[in-house]
Amino acid sequence: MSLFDSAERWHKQAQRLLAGRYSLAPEFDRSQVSPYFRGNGSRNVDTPEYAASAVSGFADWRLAVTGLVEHPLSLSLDNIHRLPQRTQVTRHDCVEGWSAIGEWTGPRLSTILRGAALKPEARFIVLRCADTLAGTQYYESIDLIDAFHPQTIIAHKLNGEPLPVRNGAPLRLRVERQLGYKHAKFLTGIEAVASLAGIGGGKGGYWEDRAGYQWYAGI
Ligand SMILES: Nc1nc2c(c(=O)[nH]1)N[C@H]1C(S)=C(S)[C@@H](COP(=O)(O)O)O[C@H]1N2
Ligand SMILES: [Mo]
Repeated sequence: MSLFDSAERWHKQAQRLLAGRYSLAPEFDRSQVSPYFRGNGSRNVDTPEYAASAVSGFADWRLAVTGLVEHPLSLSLDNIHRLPQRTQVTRHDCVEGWSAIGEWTGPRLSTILRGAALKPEARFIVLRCADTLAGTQYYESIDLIDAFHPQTIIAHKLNGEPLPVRNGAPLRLRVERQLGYKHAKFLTGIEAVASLAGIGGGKGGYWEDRAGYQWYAGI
């Protein structure tokens, strides 16, 4: 076997893997939406600040875009609503063995990241959440392939209505090629980093740190 053959085989395998990462999650018809999209994990945020913000319709909510970016941002819900929007009907799969179909609306994460302009050292996007579970702040992280995937959005609507509190109001990640625990709810921040070491327990997410869940939860 020549060096060329093995290089070609390597290329084909890499190509197949990458094509997998870039392909789209199935989308459904609006008529297939689940009548009730349950809330799982944190179904609320147990702080007076969150309760007050909810009463005001989250008028004071900010999504901070920080870390390895040229232009750090602090986005209001109004800023988020003015970006180009994407609506997608997708199926959410939780490791606990339930699924639900919902219609999600929001800007692509890629639009926000282009606005902030990632520095070349950035390799991961960390999603910061307002809630604590068992005394630890929930967080998640994804790589740049998923961060720039066309179906990765910062959702502010479920089935045409502002996100219910149980589903992560006012903002939650939808990263449709991965399992439910990656879809961080109650988003307060997006942080571009070069490494996940030193963030939380270092494994890239709340459940990854706590229960050894896979960091890449592809479906
Ligand atoms: N901030 C935060 N995000 C979270 C969780 C959580 O507890 N806190 N639970 C995760 C899990 S395990 C699932 S299955 C989904 C549930 O989303 P839902 O409440 O809209 O059904 O949110 C994920 N994102
Ligand atoms: Mo889950």
